[in-house]
Amino acid sequence: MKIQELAAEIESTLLMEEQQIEQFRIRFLGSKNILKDLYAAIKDIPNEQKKAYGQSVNALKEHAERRFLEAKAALHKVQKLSNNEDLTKPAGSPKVGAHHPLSLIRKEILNIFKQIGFDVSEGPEIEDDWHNFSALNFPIEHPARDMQDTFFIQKGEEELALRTHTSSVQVRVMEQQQPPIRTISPGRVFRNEAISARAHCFFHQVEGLYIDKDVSFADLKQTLLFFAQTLFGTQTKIRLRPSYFPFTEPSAEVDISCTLCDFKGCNVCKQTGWLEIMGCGMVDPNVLEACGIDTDVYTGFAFGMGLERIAQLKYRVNDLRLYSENDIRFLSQFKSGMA
Ligand code: 2NL
Repeated sequence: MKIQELAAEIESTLLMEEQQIEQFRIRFLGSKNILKDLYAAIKDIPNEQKKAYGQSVNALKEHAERRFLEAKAALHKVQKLSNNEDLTKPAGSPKVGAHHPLSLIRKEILNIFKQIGFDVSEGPEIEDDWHNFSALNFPIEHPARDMQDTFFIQKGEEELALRTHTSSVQVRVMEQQQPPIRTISPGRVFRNEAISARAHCFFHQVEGLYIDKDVSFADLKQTLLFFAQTLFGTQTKIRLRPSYFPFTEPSAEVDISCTLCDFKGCNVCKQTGWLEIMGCGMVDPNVLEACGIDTDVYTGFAFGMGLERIAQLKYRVNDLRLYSENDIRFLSQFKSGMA
């Protein structure tokens, strides 16, 4: 038989049942298989054609082996399926995904502030200088505008930037709406930093802004205490340390009592008993004026936190890169439903 005819036969033989497969095996792969004649004939082939001939016989043999193994495997699968066919067996539960830890924590934080009258505002990730810097009282030569910290984008004549905080969203809210304003702005923000376990070129922020008549620093402190105790438990204490931001005056860093050691000192709080969770302050009058809000009538407070930091405290994540690497071994550990 010619090689082409055998090739066609190997390809088209029906291999569904055990018997068909066994016959195929005997014919093409058994101890007296038909290919042996072809191998034997190699001595009669002219020298210059020997190589090509040998290769095509080898190819035939491999083809037969492949079909045989595939057919065996397919048959095996069918047999296994039909052996397991128990129609009374309850269906297995479908594989469900998990929410990303940052989504879980964002939802939880937004729910806490919704309870006390805050709404949610969002805005663009690509911003102009006004909304990201100038309206927020950053002096023209302020180091935070530097190339080191900000990703700039040139669009024709205009220089745009990837927002470095979601305060830019709140500037837009103030421009469009007169007080009372109570808004929470979640979103992704960008900083031009080298990626490591402790730094990334983007992270997620939640910022809050409250503007009305007679808003005081005491209101800020009580709001943050309510937030901390709802998120971390009613035993949680907070402390405010003086700090500096261009857009608030006075400004403070907010610490909560260590969720692990209750002031005994541990390696998470570095023996201090306190964990830093956010920054805050009274909105600088320059910011209110820049956004068209009358500072003779209104005052306001604002705060901002990094979701990665909060999630790190709640879920003990020790490497920032885990949040954006989509490693299923990490993600599948957050099977709790959306809070
Ligand atoms: C931090 C600190 C902060 C604000 C954000 C803010 C927004 C407006 C006006 C004034 Cl529109 N302030 N936001 C204030 C203080 C601190 O964030 O550490 N974020 C990760």
